[in-house]
Amino acid sequence: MTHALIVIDVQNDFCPGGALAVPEGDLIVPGINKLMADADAVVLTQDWHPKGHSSFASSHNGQGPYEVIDMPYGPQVLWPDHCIQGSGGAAFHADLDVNRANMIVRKGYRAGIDSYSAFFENDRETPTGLEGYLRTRGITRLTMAGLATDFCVNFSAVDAAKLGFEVNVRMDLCRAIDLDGSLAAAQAGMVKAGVVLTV
Ligand code: VGL
Ligand code: ZN
Repeated sequence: MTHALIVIDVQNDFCPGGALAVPEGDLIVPGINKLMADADAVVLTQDWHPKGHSSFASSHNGQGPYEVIDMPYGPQVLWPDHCIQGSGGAAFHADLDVNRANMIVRKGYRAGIDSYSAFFENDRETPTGLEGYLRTRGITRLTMAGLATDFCVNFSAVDAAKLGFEVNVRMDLCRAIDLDGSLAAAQAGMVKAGVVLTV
C-alpha cells in the first residue's frame, strides 16, 4: 500500500500575523516536517488566488468578511483578502520543509470560484488533478494535516474518502478557523465519510 502525506495550505496568511490567521497555525509545522519522513509521496497544497478573487469580501459591495453569499455554485463564505498569487502571504511557512515535496497543488486560482478541497473546486465537480496524480502513482492511503481543519482540510479529507482513498487526518497537526460551530460540523462530517481522525 502506497502512502502519501497531503499538507494543506501551510501558508503565511493562515499563520499568526497573516491576513486570515488561524490561531496556532504555525505550531503544527515541526510535526508536519517529521511526518514527511514516513511518506512515499509528499504533496503540498497552496491556496493561490488572483487579486479581486470572488471569495474576498472586498470584491462584494457592502459585504464584510465571514458573511455568506450565494454564488452560482452554492453558498460561499467571504474572506479577508488572502493568499494572493506571488505574495509573501501565499508563500509557504518559512520552516515548512518544502524541499521534501514531490508535488505542489495550487487551488483557488480561478477568479469566479473558490476551492477549499485539494481535489475539487467549490462547484464540487471541477477537478484539480490531484486524484489523477495519486492514482497514477499507485497511492491508496493518505495522511492529511494543515490549515484550516474546518475548511480546506475538511473538504479535502471528505472528498478523498468519497473517492475511495483510506484517509487519516492528524487533528493534532491541524488548526481551525471555527466559525459558528464549523469545527464540530467538520469533525462530524469527516467521521461520517469514513475519515479516521487522530487526535
Ligand atoms: C482556506 C478559507 C479560505 C483554508 C482557504 O485553507 O482552509 N480557508 N481559503
Ligand atoms: Zn482561500
